[in-house]
Amino acid sequence: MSVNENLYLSLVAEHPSKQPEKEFLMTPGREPLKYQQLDSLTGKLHSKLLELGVTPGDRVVVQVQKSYEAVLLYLACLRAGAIYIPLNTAYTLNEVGYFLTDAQPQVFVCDIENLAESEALAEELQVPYTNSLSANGEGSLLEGLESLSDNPAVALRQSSDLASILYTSGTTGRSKGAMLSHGNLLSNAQTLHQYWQWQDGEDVLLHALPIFHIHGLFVALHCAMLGRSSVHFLARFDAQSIIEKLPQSSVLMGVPTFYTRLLEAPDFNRPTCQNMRLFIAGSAPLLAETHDKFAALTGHKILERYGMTECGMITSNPYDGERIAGTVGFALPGVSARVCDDKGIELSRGETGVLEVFGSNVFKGYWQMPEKTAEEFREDGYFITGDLATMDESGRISIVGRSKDLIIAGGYNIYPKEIEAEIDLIDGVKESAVIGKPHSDLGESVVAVVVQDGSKALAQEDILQPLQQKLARFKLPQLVVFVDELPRNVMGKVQKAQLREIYK
Ligand code: MLC
Ligand code: AMP
Repeated sequence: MSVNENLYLSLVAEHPSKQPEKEFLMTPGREPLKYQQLDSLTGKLHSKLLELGVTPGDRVVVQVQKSYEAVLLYLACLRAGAIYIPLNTAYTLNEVGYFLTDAQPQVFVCDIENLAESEALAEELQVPYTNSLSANGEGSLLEGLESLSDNPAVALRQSSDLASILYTSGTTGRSKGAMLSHGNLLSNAQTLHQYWQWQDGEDVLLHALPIFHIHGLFVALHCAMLGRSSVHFLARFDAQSIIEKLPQSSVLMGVPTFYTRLLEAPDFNRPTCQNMRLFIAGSAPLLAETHDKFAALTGHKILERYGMTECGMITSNPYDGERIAGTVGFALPGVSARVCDDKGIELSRGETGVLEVFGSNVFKGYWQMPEKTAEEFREDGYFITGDLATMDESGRISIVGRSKDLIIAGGYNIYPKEIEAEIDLIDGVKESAVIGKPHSDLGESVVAVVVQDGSKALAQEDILQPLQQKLARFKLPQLVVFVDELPRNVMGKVQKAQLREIYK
């Protein structure tokens, strides 16, 4: 008989707490969700998913506010063997339509506030069921749940079976669904739990990240569940709420913007951090200046790690060894990383090239895009990250740039191609180039450089207004500049580096 490798078993079922009353998620104004409630509540939600016709391998697309119930839904999907697909709550209906068409889910769970439009869209796209969920746990998903039985089953899954698909925008403009298996997620979680020396039953995680990305959903919550930690589960980042909860916490995971904002808060100081064991940063580069200021103020050296949707966490500064600002540390145990030229030939130590990665953390490919998948893997199985890196003699890695055309603002990835495609459709536009500009709070901000076709005179609003209907607000350019022509090289390729230099 095959062994059941369902991730749910490792996160919840096979990991009984020595303290049955132990709190899992704690949100101000709500009763805490306890570890001992997880099996029964996810069992009921599992029954609900079965009622909705969900079978192993079916997709469940979820675009909801952060809540206990959203986490329970994720765990219930694992349990049912369904593939969980969370979407950024900022996505417009236009963007959601693409994901529903691509993923063809059995169920779409939307925010209760968008129920009418979401239901209409899902019906048009022939999604069999649409349910709603609100931030405080109301909505049709949970109706009648009390009367359902706790289904004790945990669907049989092999480690290579899919647990989740996370969409990551593509350099070609089309979002690609990164397929992550039960084994990918479990191996990465176990590695991090050990590498960051999680204090089982004792650590308290301060969680203010969104739960539709690997950072907030997998890295943070999986470590907490493996370590049976209590989690201060805040709806969003807000420096004052963090400062209030820090004295009762021991670990914070955040994007660099969390740390720059904390440093700006007047009442953030050393005593606030005295119970903290570990501050972790990732998803975007942490400036050495932020690292050093934080250390001087609090006495804590932020531990920077590096990862991506397709691979989970790849490298980390050491827990015990030296945490060096501006570096992302070493390849994690079980992960192999090499710096290569554009043909995949490994470069000498110290040279700059593209980072390639191999290991049980690396995803299974892009959903229904075999050609795109093949393009991004080497024949020997290494995944080409698109990040430019150097590795020193000791194996320590620094991310020095990106070969992929990508902007990262506040830890959200923004692909210029997607915005350029929408701008180019606007009447009066000949062509456009979208670039990132350094931004003190978010790391980078979006600038659109637009060439008009002369048929009419355009102003900034003529560009922004049509984009608002199509794209999530965080992708909208903060600045639109009109130019006579875009700089190009002899091959005719737009010279974005030159534009970045001009507008920085
Ligand atoms: C919000 N806005 C952003 C933005 N977040 N704009 C650009 N980039 C962002 N990241 C815009 C909103 O659209 C809104 O615009 C205005 O800013 C205020 O919105 P807000 O919701 O009040 O913003 P705020 O709460 O301040 O959010 C900023 C933030 C948040 C940095 C705290 O974005 C955040 O939590 N980021 C974390 C993202 C994350 O988890 N990334 C991990 C990806 S996984 P308007 O026009 O409406 O006023 C990954 C792999 C790895 O990368 O290695 O981890
Ligand atoms: P995503 O596709 O949203 O998972 O974003 C992954 C990308 O974020 C990586 O490919 C990197 O470009 C970037 N990233 C993540 N962590 C770091 C880091 N510590 N330093 C620099 N870039 C990072």
